[in-house]
Amino acid sequence: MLPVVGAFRPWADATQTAIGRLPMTTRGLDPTDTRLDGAWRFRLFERPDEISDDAVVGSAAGDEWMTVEVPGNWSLQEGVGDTPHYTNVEMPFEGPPPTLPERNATGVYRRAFSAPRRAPGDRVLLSVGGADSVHIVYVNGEFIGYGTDARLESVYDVSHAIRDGENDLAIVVVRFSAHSHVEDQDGWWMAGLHRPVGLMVRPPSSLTDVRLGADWDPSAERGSLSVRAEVSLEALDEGWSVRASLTDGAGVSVADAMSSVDVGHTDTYRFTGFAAEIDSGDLGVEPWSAESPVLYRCRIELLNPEGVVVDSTSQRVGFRRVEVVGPDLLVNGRRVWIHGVNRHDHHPERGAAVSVADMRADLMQMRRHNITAVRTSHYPNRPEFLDLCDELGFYVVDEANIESHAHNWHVCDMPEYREAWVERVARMVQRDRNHPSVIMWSLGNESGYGANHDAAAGWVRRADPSRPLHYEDAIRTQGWIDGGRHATHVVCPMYPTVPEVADYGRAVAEGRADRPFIMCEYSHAMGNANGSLADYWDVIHAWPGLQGGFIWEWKDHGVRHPEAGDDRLHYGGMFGESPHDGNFIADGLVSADLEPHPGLAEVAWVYRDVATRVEGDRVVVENRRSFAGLGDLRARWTMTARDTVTSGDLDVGEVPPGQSREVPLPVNVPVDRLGVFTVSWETREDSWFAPAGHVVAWDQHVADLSLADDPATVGSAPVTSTASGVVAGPDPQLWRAAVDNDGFKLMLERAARESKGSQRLHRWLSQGIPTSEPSQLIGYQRETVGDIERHVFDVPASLEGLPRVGVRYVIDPRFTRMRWFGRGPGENYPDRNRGAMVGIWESGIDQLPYLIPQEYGLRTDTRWAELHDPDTGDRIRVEALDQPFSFSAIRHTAEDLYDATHAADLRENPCLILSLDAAHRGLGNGACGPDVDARYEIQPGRHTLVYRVTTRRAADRR
Ligand code: IPT
Repeated sequence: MLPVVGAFRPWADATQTAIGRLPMTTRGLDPTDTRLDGAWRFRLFERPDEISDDAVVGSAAGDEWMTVEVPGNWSLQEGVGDTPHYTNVEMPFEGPPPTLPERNATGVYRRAFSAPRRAPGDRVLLSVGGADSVHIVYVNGEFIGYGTDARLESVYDVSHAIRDGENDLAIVVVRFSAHSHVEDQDGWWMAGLHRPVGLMVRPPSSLTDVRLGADWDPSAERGSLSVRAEVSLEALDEGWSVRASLTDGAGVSVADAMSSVDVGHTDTYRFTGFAAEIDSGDLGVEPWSAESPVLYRCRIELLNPEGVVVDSTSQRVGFRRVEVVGPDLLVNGRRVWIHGVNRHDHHPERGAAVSVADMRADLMQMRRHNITAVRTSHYPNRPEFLDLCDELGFYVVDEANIESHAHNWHVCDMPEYREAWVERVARMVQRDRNHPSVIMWSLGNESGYGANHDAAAGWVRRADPSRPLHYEDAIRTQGWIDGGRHATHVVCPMYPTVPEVADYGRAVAEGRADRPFIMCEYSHAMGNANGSLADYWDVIHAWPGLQGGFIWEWKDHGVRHPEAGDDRLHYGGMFGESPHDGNFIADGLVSADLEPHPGLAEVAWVYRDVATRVEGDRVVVENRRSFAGLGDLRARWTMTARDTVTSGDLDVGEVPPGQSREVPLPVNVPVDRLGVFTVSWETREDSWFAPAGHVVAWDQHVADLSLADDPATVGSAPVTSTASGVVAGPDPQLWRAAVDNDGFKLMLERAARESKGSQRLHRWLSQGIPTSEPSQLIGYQRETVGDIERHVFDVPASLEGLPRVGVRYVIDPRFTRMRWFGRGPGENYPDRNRGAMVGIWESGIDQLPYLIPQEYGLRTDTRWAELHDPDTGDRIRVEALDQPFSFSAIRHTAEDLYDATHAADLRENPCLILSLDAAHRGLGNGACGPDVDARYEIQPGRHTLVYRVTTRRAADRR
């Protein structure tokens, strides 16, 4: 049995949140401290009660011991044999809380370490960065402590247990605990020591905590800094003092102040010997914002009565004020747009054990796509994440590690979990309060709304009134207009429809609503998704009170396992686990390997900082930034009309933040034939996220594409009458390999039963869309006159909302390049194409960008498309003769895509499949949110597709 705790089993007791753990402070492990990362000895037991006491003391050299990496999730490490388990809402074992599963894998981590260099009286603190789910610490066989909350560090004083020379450290990690019921986030259940472990040495008298209040007064344009240093003194003598010195980025002193630690009782009941407070007002400093993340450094020193510095720490400081004023969330007195995403700590091989470089890579990829806000869904990240956000400029909603989704309405009112609630929220605040990037505290995710929330909110309201509170379920359960005010200062719903968002804006405009509206989750990026993203932002820009939101989510959580035998990214169920939620875990804007999915281009466009539009003979430039001008950007314009392209620089002068400026249109936009006027904004200088010339924003003014003249028909080459290169077709086509938003093909049964996600796929299956001859379902006629093809489709009312209406060709695979005039360069869909520019594009054949095979590769608003054989110079060309069409040319049929369950299992078709659509269904957000908007549904009635198809043999040109 485990020494000391084995008999009373804290892991099974929700009231037991910690034993022997020190209070959380802003002073965590820093780079100069001793790290205990690397190879540890490791042994896995079936359950915590089975661990013999000799497992945590004595030799760890026997055969039953293996080696694992720390930080790491043992569930992803070789030889351990305890694999990940994916569930979203459900618990991976039966409830109710605090029930635990029969088998409860428990790992014993062991390693030797040498006592760190220390002077007599110094204390040695052990920091356990993150253990999933709970952990127990022994040093040299002596019980040290017990800690919960898998996503925050636990610090223990181990001074008394350490001896000179070599020491032995054992950390027992229990995979499931009573606290797992409040860590039921949508993600992999993976266990282990996934964050760094280290030792900190502190002098006998020390600064235990340093709290900084760095405010910026926008009206006075001055900063102020309050420093509260908590001290622990060896002896309560008079004469101790604390000094705070503020320096700017260049190391130049800005302010210096001192305060004594008053160890006397200054008045009845009040003892001040535990802290020193310093207030410096009226500082001539620059403010911090995500647009201009100016940081200072504050060095705090503890001086003994002789004036000698005995301890010191330094913290970064950003001066800024966050407040909710009426329906606006203000940073330094101004409204800011929340161009956000939800981010999990995730790495495809290391799971939750992300490195600082991984986090930086995430932020760089985000910033390249104009994302400047992150919700740390659904737990506090490594502290270095916030350091990066402070430094690089991101607004952060810092979220407590609380989700009791499976028992939403229950746990939040269970008194035995009250301490867990308050402590998880409070410890996050205690750790992160000095970070300027943190603009709101979130009480967690999907945990209902109960007394435990109000207890936690009450603590924060007193301890850090400088930041607003954020909690979604408070407004979900009690209403957007007036609900949940104690737990949230903002209305932060998930997955509302566009009209619902507009309704809230209208309520603000009419004085019926008075809180800022910031969606904590919206635009679910599962597979080929993010329909209507631009529609959301049209509404957000149009109404007061609406400030943006956080897309769900940043990255897919696919994982590779060293024992899988291949390098496939796994989703739920692939480890044989049950229950599971399949590919609901593959719902990111980027792949698990950080490759952008096509939807990210739409995000970059929608989140752009500068918008340009043509009004009559003027160009109107709108600066959407809150603090900065546009001086760092260069604007270029291009006018494409028929065969002429003109271009130049657009000189708009300075455009103050939040304002618009007009300049004359530099060129005539022809209305009688197709004209495309484009303005793009690119960076003038290299930045941390991209080299100079990086395009951050663009807009187009496009003459009506449906009336347009084709710029490239001029001088078209001679044609052969038969379309050589065409292997088969055209044949009518109604089916697209369902996207995740159409329905979950991998979880058909379950989705039907639980009415999860869009139900459209079920309807299509029952209508026989994937299996029937299209001409048996709809009226279809084809007419060929010379090289002109005319297809007429009559869709009966009963088939409203089809996947697509069009034709398909099978093409000789030697055609490996495509060129087209329409939207591009990346794939785009009717409700996700505003971020795709109209132009003449050229590319190779697309590869499936999604983990789960599904429809991909479409290009909308196409006037003409060509396929080229680069070896022979042969070309197949399709020109729209009435409406522009959508097309894709990929190496898979819809049937192949639909049948395959993993990208790695998808075989390429020997031929190229060219699809031409008169209509194609939008993407919507049906997997977790509103279905396709009616505007992007295929209506019943007549659809026509008329085009000329020609083949040019290279020989014909000679
Ligand atoms: C919502 C969750 O907050 C998030 O963690 C994730 O699961 C997302 O959905 C779907 O991917 S909860 C949902 C039931 C609305």
